[in-house]
Amino acid sequence: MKRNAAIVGLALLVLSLSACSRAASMKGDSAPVSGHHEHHESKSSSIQGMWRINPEIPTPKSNTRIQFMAHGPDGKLVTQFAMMHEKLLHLIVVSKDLSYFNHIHPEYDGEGLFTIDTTFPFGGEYRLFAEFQPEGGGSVVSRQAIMLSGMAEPKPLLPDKTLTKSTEREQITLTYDQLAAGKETNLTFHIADAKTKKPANNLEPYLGAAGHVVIISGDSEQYIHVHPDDAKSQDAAPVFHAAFPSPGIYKVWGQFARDGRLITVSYTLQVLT
Ligand SMILES: [Cu+2]
Repeated sequence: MKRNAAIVGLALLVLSLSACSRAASMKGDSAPVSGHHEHHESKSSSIQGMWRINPEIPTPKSNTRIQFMAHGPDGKLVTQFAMMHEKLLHLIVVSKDLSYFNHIHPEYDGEGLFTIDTTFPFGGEYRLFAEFQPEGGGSVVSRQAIMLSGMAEPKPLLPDKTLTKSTEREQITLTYDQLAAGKETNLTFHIADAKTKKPANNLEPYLGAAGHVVIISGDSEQYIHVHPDDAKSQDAAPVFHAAFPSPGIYKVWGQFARDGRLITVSYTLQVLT
């Protein structure tokens, strides 16, 4: 590890884990757990994530190295990770205004260190969320705020007026049962072929699931990652079971695979009390 690699800080997050969703609130290094409680709940363990960003203040559009390590409750470096959806660690990168989203997979050196080189599209504040599962423990999300040089005007986050979105070759409509804080809801992504308007019957698994959904609150404090409820999912309409912890604006990204392409679609929702 380079001596001058910036040790940006520690971020700690212990998650309340359920079979279909994870949610966390993190305002400091040992934020209380919020989330939705059902099925088995994993024991809280205190895992400390350590991030290194090089250069310490990245420049937009230029190469930036992100490194991550985790220390267990005993202070020892965690070196054994369980596979979660085909990867040992999932890294979600968003701009603080949530206009930019990236889901990437750092490489593991087998000895505790994850590394990825990436670029950021514009200046200002970003949030990093690393999701991983130490062998024998529950799933953990560790987060880090970073600041890039140059300021980009944050884009206002406004609830969508239409929940039908176009991707390269699809038209995707989001439906839900209800959007009330703390209440569980089913989010259904109805994926149609853009030309035929018929349900897209040739979706492929993406990272070991029919799809992945990441939800982040407008203040970027709440992070939720859910996978489809297979029992309810039809081929072209995967259903995700989620709960929004508090009222406010949330951005929801759905990721699916079709014809060897990764489809990412996003919605901005207003959750009521
Ligand atoms: Cu991933």
